Amino acid sequence: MAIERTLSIIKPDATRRNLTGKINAKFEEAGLRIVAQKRIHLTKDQAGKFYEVHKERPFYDELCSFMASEPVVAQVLEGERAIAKNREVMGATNPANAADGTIRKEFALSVGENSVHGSDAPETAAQEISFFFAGLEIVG
Ligand code: RTP
Ligand code: MG
Repeated sequence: MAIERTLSIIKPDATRRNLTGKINAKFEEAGLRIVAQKRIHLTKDQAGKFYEVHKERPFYDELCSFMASEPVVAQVLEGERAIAKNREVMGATNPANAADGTIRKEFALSVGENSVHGSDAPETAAQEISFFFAGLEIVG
């Protein structure tokens, strides 16, 4: 199985509650390596660009405001099947449906304030990684 990379974001509800280390431990325990990481405070325009795929959805404005409300931690995770594995570790979008042991089950506050983002396919992973990181910032 090929090694993949995926883009992860620790969202404002989690950075605000000082959960970055606990969330990173979940990734590392699952065999995902953090090969790039930075803390940034997105503008609402930047959040809107990142989530452009959702711009027709009713929650788009609320999502962009939330993502720009406080700093986030953007990261590149690397490992076997990293895209799917990260989404397994994250759990379902709505924490009410998330499996035991997942990040969203343990930490998410609501379907919107759900602590983490993860890319959903190889094409979106490549796009989302290049949205946040230059090649030289990723050290595998
Ligand atoms: P993400 O993109 O953040 O990794 O989450 P996801 O794939 O599990 O969920 P997606 O359908 O892509 O939705 C993106 C984010 O929008 C917020 N959301 N709010 N209020 C709502 O009904 C609602 N639905 C989605 C969540 O923050 C979700 O992660
Ligand atoms: Mg998504």
